Amino acid sequence: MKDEITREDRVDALGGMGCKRKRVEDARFTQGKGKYVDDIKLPGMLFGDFVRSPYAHARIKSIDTSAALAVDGVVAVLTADDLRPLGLHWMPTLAGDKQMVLADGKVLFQGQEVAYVVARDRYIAADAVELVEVEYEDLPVLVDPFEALKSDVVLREDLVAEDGSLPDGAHGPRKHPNHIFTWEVGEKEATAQVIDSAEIVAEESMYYHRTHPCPLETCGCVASMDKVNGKLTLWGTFQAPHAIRTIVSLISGIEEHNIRVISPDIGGGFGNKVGAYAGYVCSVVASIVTGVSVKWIEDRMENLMTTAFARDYWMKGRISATPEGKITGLWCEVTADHGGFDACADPTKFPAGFMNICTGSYDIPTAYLAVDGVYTNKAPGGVSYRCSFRVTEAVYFIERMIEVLAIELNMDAAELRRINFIRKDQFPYQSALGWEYDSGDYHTAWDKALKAVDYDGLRAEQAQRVEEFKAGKTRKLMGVGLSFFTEIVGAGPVKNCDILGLGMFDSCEIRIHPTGSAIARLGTISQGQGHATTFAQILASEIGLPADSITIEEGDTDTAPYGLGTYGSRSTPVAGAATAMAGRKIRAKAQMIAAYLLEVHDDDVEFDVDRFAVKGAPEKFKTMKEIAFAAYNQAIPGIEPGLEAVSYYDPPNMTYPFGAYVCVMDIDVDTGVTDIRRFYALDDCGTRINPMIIEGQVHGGLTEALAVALGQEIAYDDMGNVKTGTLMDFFLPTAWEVPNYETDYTVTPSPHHPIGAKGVGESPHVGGVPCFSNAVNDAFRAFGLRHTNMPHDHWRIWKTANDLGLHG
Ligand code: MCN
Ligand code: CUM
Repeated sequence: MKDEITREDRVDALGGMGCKRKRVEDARFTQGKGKYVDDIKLPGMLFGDFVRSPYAHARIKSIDTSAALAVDGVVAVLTADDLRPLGLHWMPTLAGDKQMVLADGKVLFQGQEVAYVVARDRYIAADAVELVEVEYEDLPVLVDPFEALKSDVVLREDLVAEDGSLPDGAHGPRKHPNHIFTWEVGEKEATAQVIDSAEIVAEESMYYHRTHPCPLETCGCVASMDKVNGKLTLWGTFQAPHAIRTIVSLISGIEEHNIRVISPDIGGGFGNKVGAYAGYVCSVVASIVTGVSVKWIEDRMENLMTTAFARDYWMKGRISATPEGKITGLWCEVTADHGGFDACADPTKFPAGFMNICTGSYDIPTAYLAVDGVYTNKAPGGVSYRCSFRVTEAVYFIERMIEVLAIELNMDAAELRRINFIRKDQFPYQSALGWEYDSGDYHTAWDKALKAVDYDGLRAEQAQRVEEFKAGKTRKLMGVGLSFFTEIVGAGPVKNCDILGLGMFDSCEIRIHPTGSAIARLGTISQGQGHATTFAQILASEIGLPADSITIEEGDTDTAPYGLGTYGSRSTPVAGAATAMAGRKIRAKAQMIAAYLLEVHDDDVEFDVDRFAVKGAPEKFKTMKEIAFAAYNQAIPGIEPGLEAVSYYDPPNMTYPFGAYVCVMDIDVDTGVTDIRRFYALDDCGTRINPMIIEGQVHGGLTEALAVALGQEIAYDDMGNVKTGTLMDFFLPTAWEVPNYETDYTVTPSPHHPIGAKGVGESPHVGGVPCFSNAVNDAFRAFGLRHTNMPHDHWRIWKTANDLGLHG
């Protein structure tokens, strides 16, 4: 038994940064005691449900609500005509477009909201939905964006002037009625010149298919208008509660202080819950009209078919290099299918998100990117699913282009990466397409990864397998999937990142209680990422109080400071920084109090783990707990009572996490069945707050990457019918498909973040999808395959093998 408490013991007692603190939120989640939107039940509450369009493109000739209204228990049936006088039949989207709340004369995608039935209970509402008679006149359907750009069929008549001319969109001139924007970055002529005159050029076209994050909890809300005091309370599945409050205020005219938005527990967000949906607007209107609270909760099909999808990017690339493999230029052209409305949740100035990080982790001197956004008869959305605002597409693109270039050069793809990585001494690195990468050490990470998997051994085994296959001794091929990604997270500096004009800072407000415990409120909102655990750890280290004595609260706009919410892995880079900064303000005041109590000058005390001690006399100290009490019970000259601080943090730059992934996959050529033998993931997210939470994020992101790469898709037929609207057709991986992930890390702190932390939530997805896809492509490289599109389900892999003549 030791009787002396060491400094190390005091550090451990805090449960601060770097420790594997157990998730405090799991006590309620594992016992089924979480409080989700659908758990909210208010007296007399009504239920809303939508009549949705079976057609992907149709004119609405009439809507007859009389039979539905006649049902006992039905309170109201809203159509666009009811919302029009309020100016609420259309709403603004986060991308500068506008979107119908309820079908105004036509529908543009299957499942579009046509009428909103409000009834005494859910079942009555669902029955009445069936009784609303809508007469449709079907119109030609456009599901292919390339067709849409040539077609005479105009999807958005509202965006064509009466004289037939095309007014500019939110992002500049439009070249066709179904065209949304063209976004260009980089040097077009210079890049064309470099590539046209290069000795080695590789070209490839690829499709990053449409998919959907499919969170366990679907979207929903409860709107409650209190007509007596004029206050509207809105509970909902919101990843950005403050932004929702501002939007609701702007479109409803209710003053913002009279609106309270609450995000309770959220059962997974994944970007699906960033935007504003018709269900929110209709529920608010219904509650205002009826004076009773109204709940709306989607079912699974509604969620999959109509809420924010992901990707749907058609990408064409050209990459040039010297014969030795040094990349000289990159060209990327994208046709982006945005569906019927442009509702991508990107920062305003970035209509294709951060797609311009498509030069990846490589020192590419010249590059050009052009993205065309296009309207089609599909659901709106586009930015969701661990995407970091299109970084998923960008990294997929460059990591496939590297593989194709390696084939062109007849070179090893790992070596090609190594030759072209941005070197450690080049950071901060200015990319050809406009980003300043804050820090990185790619070569160290890559070497560590390749060594961990015995890369040379894998290639030798693979070569032998190819020989055996050719000799008829095996029917299984082996793929070695590589990917190295650079993420860009932490939107963002207010100077270039805003959503609907709201600068993307974030915030933390701390109150230390007299007994030395605390509450900290943030402008972000956890959806499963464990903020209540990790943000308390940041504070424990910053202010010297145990994490267990610090409550973290998010998601209630009446109490939390204004913030832009949780998506784009921005919570740690932005709100995490605000937390550290607010903690430092607390510490600064605590220092003055300590100095007063110890009867020395402010400069003569120093912070040490959980206390302030007199410099050179560590036995003279006041603990933070003692200081907290003094802040409330002593009259200290020149110092206000209390111990509170708030920080609104505008980050100077994004953070650039990175990682090195390797997937070893065996493929049965005759069935197309894949077997992931090994998956190694090295992540560098700078300073690590909680290694266990990071590992959980990596496991989750990789599993979603596996889903996307190997089977999951939102597919449409030619009529615009969603073919994958149920979990019978939409692939959700289970423990059965998921391999045992090996995680690893390096630590390259962000130089501008107060604690050096970068985000991590989306990294494994960004890097994982190309890694799985490269493994499939790599397995067939020896048989002449350059590229095959995702999703690599068994049938498509079988077909690839068949097309290559491998079925004899
Ligand atoms: N973390 C850490 N050390 C770091 C970086 C992060 O310990 N250096 C911890 C954080 O403190 C936090 C978690 O890891 O507890 C994720 O942090 P961060 O990377 O900042 O991401 P956000 O909290 O902003 O989460 C958003 C991100 C996104 S955009 C999607 S999409 C996604 C993801 O998180 N959705 C998720 N992971 C998810 N995980 C769950 N369970 N549910 C979702 O909906
Ligand atoms: Cu793009 S999915 Mo996350 O940013 O909520």
